[in-house]
Amino acid sequence: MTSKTVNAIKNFVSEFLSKSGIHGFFYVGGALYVTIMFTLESWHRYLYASTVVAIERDHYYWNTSVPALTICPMKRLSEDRLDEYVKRKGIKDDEKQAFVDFIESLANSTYSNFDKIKNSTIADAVLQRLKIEPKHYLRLIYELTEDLTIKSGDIDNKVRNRNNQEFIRVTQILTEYGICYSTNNFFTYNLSTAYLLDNKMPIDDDFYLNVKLNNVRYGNLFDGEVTYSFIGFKTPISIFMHSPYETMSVARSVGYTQEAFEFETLSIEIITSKETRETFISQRGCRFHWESNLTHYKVYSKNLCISECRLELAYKHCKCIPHFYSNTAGKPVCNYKQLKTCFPQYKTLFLEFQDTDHGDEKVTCYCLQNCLDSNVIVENFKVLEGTKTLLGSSGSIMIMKRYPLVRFQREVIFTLTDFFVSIGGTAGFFIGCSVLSVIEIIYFFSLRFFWFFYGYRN
Ligand SMILES: *[C@@H]1O[C@H](CO)[C@@H](O)[C@H](O)[C@H]1NC(C)=O
Ligand SMILES: *[C@@H]1O[C@H](CO)[C@@H](O)[C@H](O)[C@H]1NC(C)=O
Ligand SMILES: *[C@@H]1O[C@H](CO)[C@@H](O)[C@H](O)[C@H]1NC(C)=O
Ligand SMILES: *[C@@H]1O[C@H](CO)[C@@H](O)[C@H](O)[C@H]1NC(C)=O
Ligand SMILES: CC(=O)N[C@H]1CO[C@H](CO)[C@@H](O)[C@@H]1O
Repeated sequence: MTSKTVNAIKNFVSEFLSKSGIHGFFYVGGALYVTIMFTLESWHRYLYASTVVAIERDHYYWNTSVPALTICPMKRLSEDRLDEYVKRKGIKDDEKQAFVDFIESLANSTYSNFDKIKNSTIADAVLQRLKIEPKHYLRLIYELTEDLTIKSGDIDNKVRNRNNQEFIRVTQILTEYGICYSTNNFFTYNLSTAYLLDNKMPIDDDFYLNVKLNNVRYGNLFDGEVTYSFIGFKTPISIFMHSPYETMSVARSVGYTQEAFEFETLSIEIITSKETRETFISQRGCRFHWESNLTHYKVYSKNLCISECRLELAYKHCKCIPHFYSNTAGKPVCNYKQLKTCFPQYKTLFLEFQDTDHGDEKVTCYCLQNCLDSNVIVENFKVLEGTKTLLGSSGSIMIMKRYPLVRFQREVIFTLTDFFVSIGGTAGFFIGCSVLSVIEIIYFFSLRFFWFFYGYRN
């Protein structure tokens, strides 16, 4: 920079200072700095800390959703379909048992029991002959599984969820524990096997054409006790209980039973106010179902996000992912041998995300909360002995007797208006700056600056 230009700039600045209404400009450098810092801080607050969770108490008219259940039958495959498959593919009689054992145990596998997959040289030979590769596992299991909600026969023969004279929809879904059934859930459609594997709407049994079928049952104080019974399983089952805004978590099974379980629960909901829905995800710190940024699922829920975190962890350690994920990202699917050899040693890490046995490894999954959720508290729990002989099937009964006295609501406390007010306040307080002076500064440093250097000094 030549000394001529430096002088020109000095002249310009002193002219600005003498002509501008803001006197003592040199002394406000510090104040300007503080103003900028405070403004940035307000902006940060607006973006990341503008919502709070408040407690609501006017509980008389709230509709509280009943908790959801997901049940996995512990015998997965249909005998009829297996027989038909064995016949169609020409699997020999002396191979049949080994093959069936293998595929049944594969269908029943998850992170906690991969070591129990029943391998054999016979099954290996059949897999090789029929060219069944890991990427075909899920489709094969799906074809050999009967949808128990629409199987033939009387309604008493099917998996169903009865709520007095009405019914609640049951959907066959894909989970980290294979193909299971979920009921009283807000978004099973998007997790249903029909949607994930066939890209179709799940169909309801013809029986429901003439009766009332709900997706989720609500109750409020005036309804009193709400009960549903999710029954119709002929084999032992594993039960998972969760919020109706969620899917099951494979690490948190309620238990394995031949009979039926009865849960008495209390749900405390967390909702998000209308104005808060309009904010950015970072502002409210939660996601709605339709705001998914997951790679493997088109919908968002905290448990799905954790599943995806688990999947990525498995991929990192074993270089492949188990067959029970809807694999739209094209990652390699694990061969059953990899499931048996690589996965068991990381069992605790994959399920609980920390492993004190293997060098204290700890993994953090960055999963935001659901914007709508409910916190389910089990108040009472019983095993109903003898129900299987009574009802001819096993399942689970849900009772909601008590209603919550509080619920939580996310609310915005620092809006865009508050942000502007805060800038105005800071700027006014520290540098006496208003919109008019800002315009003056812009004018001086743009138009006048331009003319000044082109020689129009007046
Ligand atoms: C509660 O549910 C009932 C019936 O499902 C519905 O008519 C009512 O509008 C709901 N109330 C609120 C506050 O959402
Ligand atoms: C499926 O897995 C569960 C848990 O490991 C086990 O208890 C059950 O017996 C298995 N089912 C069959 C048919 O092997
Ligand atoms: C079955 O798997 C186990 C563990 O991976 C292995 O040691 C065994 O040799 C396998 N058996 C056959 C028949 O392949
Ligand atoms: C989804 O968004 C969260 C932050 O909201 C981020 O931490 C995470 O990495 C994102 N996940 C993917 C798969 O992009
Ligand atoms: C993200 C997504 O696919 N959401 C779908 C979930 O299922 C409902 C139907 O029940 C659709 O309307 C959503 O578009």
